[in-house]
Amino acid sequence: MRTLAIIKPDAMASGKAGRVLAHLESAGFRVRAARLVRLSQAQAEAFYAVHRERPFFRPLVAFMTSGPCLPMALERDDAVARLREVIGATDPREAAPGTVRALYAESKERNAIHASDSPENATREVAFFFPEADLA
Ligand code: 3AN
Repeated sequence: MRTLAIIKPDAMASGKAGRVLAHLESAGFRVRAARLVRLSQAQAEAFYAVHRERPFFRPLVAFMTSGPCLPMALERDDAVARLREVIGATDPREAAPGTVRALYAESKERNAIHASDSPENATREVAFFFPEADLA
């Protein structure tokens, strides 16, 4: 089973991408596709369309387009639920010790990593960045 992770612009800018990826690999995830991208405004708005009405939508889009990020298709058994566990709560102050966000996130918005929150969204989000032919 596959899910989508994105190492966000804060973690890229502060040189933590390698540590985040090592953490995910240690947790049993295999990288099936990865691509360094600078999201356009339209891409970020489309990716986060479900949050369009939320008060944090504009700042979220501004942050996600502020620098390069690293979307990755990750595979392991029960990938969606396991990745949500490994990354921890949205707010790093609430994230369990040892999770990616507890270790590497700066704040609730600049929170180092995105992970799909359901199998349906994982399918949609992997396809958003990777054509089937690019998945190893
Ligand atoms: P998660 O990334 O844990 O699935 P979501 O899907 O609720 O969290 O929110 C998507 C993204 O929007 C989060 N990763 C975070 O960057 C941002 N976000 C969510 N809630 C807030 C908030 N209350 N204030 C600022 N940013 C937020």
